Amino acid sequence: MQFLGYFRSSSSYRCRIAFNLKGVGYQFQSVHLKNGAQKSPEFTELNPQRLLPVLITDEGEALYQSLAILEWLDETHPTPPLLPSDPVARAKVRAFSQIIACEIHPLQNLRVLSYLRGELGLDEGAVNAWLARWLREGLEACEGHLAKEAHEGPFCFGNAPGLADICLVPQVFSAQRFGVDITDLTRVSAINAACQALPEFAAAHPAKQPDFEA
Ligand SMILES: N[C@@H](CCC(=O)N[C@@H](CS)C(=O)NCC(=O)O)C(=O)O
Repeated sequence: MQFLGYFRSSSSYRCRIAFNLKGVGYQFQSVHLKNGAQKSPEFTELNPQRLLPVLITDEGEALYQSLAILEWLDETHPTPPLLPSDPVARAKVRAFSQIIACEIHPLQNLRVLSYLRGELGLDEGAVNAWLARWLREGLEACEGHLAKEAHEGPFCFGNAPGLADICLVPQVFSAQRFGVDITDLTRVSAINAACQALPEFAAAHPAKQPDFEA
């Protein structure tokens, strides 16, 4: 299968972690977001939303939206599972993952930041205030969700990494990249450290990707 991503894209990062945890290989194609390659007619034909990542299955189906890709991967490669088997536990893992993928990440996306800087004419101070506000509020909710579930670690839910950890680690990377201090979020920080110690997470890090640019 073919995977279209970009080293710094956090939704691509989620998929890379899952591929590594599942031991699934893929052919990688970099789409240079900063150069606007996602707006090309060829890419738009694959994903009309013009967003990464895109996964092209061996049957030639183009899949997009990272959570949909992750669930497809879990259904086609069930071991190790990314979700618990109990329906209530699954709902809780999905809720945590959606705080990140549906509430935090969309507000820090390249096109949103470009709009703030361009059409709205905001300066870097204002853009950074926007980022800090939404990243912190979202990650504080993640910390609260873990506290409510009496989380004891090392991973978000249970003794093995799953969908929630896959979403959390790239979001923490983004917080660090944008200079948002979350060191007081002790559960989030400890889970991030535990995940980073695993080779599957380490190999998925943006700095380890073939299209990495400093
Ligand atoms: N909800 C989508 C978000 C996809 C998304 O926002 N991708 C970003 C990179 S992480 C992108 O392609 N941005 C391009 C742009 O903003 O023009 C998912 O989870 O796949």
